[in-house]
Amino acid sequence: MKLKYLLPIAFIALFFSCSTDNDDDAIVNETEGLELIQTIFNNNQTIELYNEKGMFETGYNLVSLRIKDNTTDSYIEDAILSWMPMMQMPTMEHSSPKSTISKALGKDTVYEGFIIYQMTNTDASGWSLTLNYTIDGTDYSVTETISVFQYENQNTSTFMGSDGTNYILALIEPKDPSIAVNEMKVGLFKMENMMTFPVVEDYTIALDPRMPGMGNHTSPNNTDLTYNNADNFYYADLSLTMTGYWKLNLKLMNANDDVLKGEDVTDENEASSLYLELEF
Ligand SMILES: [Cu+2]
Repeated sequence: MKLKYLLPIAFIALFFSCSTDNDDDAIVNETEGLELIQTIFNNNQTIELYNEKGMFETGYNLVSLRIKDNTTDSYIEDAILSWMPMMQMPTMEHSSPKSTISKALGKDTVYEGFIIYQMTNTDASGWSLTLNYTIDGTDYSVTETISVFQYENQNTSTFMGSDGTNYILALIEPKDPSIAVNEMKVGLFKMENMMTFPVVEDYTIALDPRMPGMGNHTSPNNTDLTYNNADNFYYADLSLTMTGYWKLNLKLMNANDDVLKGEDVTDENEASSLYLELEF
């Protein structure tokens, strides 16, 4: 066929493909780079949970959510959401540190928040997630069993301070460490009770990264973790001079500089009792 016949056909095809009333392409883009963790069905809604790996693991989990209205097959853009993770243990149940849920930056259908699972069972069992949400003034709630897998390194630590308070510390950054001065980011929470884990503000966490496999050497230009009241996390410079296994020895101090947990690393003491691990 000659070009002058082909072109109108091409234009007609283009016209019809653009004019079809179909939002699927735009919706797919909103979860680009994310993997589906789980789908939860609740009457007329389907809730989709996503993160980068497509699975929950112990430690800090950034979670993306979408709610689909099954009657219209479209995603809800103006829902109000909250959640409650729960771990059922032999003698009691408890929740975990978590954020509020808000609309993800620049997205129409994706909501976002974090959950820090401080523990799990070896077969990933024990946890459930309750989602409460409001659409057009109507409240909904659903509870579903979830799987939380044990992360390979200690990326979170639960401990009792010398003040008798239980704390949860979780490594958030660096996610992809490199031989450089990395930005280190951690979350620090206290266990007020089994259900409530508020952020701990204005403490200091001394940082001493070491390579136990290589004479316990450290690295230059590290800084201690200090609180940032803009996002409620703690930040430091973490200097990693080579690849391998690093033990991030820590020492938690309250606002009065009282040591709540952890010890200095010395010739006689090769590690702090408070630490996180990193391997790259
Ligand atoms: Cu537990």
